[in-house]
Amino acid sequence: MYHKEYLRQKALQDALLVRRNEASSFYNGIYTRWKYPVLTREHVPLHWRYDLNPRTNPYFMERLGVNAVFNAGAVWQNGKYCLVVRMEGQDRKSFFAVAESENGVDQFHFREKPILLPDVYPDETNVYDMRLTQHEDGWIYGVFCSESSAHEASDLSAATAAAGIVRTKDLESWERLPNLITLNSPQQRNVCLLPKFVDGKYAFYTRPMDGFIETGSGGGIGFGLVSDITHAVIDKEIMTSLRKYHTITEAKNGCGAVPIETERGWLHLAHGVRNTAAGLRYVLYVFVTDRKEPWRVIAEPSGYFLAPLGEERIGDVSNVVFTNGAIVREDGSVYIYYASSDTRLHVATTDLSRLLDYAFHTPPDPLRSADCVKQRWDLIEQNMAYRSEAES
Ligand code: M1P
Repeated sequence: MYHKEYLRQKALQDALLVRRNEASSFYNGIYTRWKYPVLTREHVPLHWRYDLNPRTNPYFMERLGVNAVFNAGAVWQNGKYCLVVRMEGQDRKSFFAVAESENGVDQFHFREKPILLPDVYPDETNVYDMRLTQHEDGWIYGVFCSESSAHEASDLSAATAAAGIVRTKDLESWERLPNLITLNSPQQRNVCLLPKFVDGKYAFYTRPMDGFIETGSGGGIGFGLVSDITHAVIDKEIMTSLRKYHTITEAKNGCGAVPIETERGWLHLAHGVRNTAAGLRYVLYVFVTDRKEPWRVIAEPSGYFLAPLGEERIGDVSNVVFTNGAIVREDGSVYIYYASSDTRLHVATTDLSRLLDYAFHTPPDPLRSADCVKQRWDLIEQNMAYRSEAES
């Protein structure tokens, strides 16, 4: 019975691991959504979850189940699309694992074992959401959330979020550097490192927060410089893309994938959060910052770029899409890895030319219904002639 069940589970998983993905029927002209998630908990190797020894596990039970595989940093390496995913055990603790694919849209396989990061902070309880930056200094940096208990007896969920930093050359051996210190912000999450030096310094996008969940006085996505990456300290954060009333970023926003360098500026795939009666809703949005002054926003289209759709809306933390990784190929194609509802990982594909067109030609949010409807009237009126031409 034992071997039979193992072989049955193995056959099911093998079929999943070789399944081809296909473009979905979703259309908006901006990106292609792919039908199947690229990674789920069902992709996690059986020997990471089951005890395969029939003597110690006669019922072939899952001993260390995995709850979710989601938010992934992404990098192109050695001819493969490599992801460092957030894997969450059934015990709620997250860790990282590398999965790779030849084509970026399907057949992702995990490497032999999950990543064992150097354990240097005894109070660190949880780690998640690694952004991978192929830096011009020759290292691949991983910047992630390092969460520690805030040791407040009155509130068991009190925690402190900081930005952890590791670096690697091969995604195999990892050097841990001290956590980022931001002198003016008590907590940080969604921090990411630009691949290029700015004024000879390491340039970070930050997300200042007063508390663990609420950003409070933190007005949005910040930007700061670090002279020594081995003791990273930011003494001044300049604000970039701001949270705004009655928009998709009203409650929070945060850096997403590592910003993409384009001829028109740094293109950001970020997330925005608003509150609803059904809880927080996370969507992705786009903005562009100046190449030379990467804190200065030069384009910010109105509304969301990608929102949870269909089954994506349901999961552990429903109504969430989140990205912390994208890969750009030499031909300009872009692979955006986004997770849905803190449960599974998907891909959307597009190219730089479309993303820039979207960023610079989608009108900005006029912030008031009266102006939004005027904006739509303008579009309708301009379209009259083209509509007849297209339909004739
Ligand atoms: O649950 C949704 C997301 O919540 C956090 O993002 P933020 O700090 O912007 O609220 C992160 O923990 C992220 O991992 C998670 O997907």
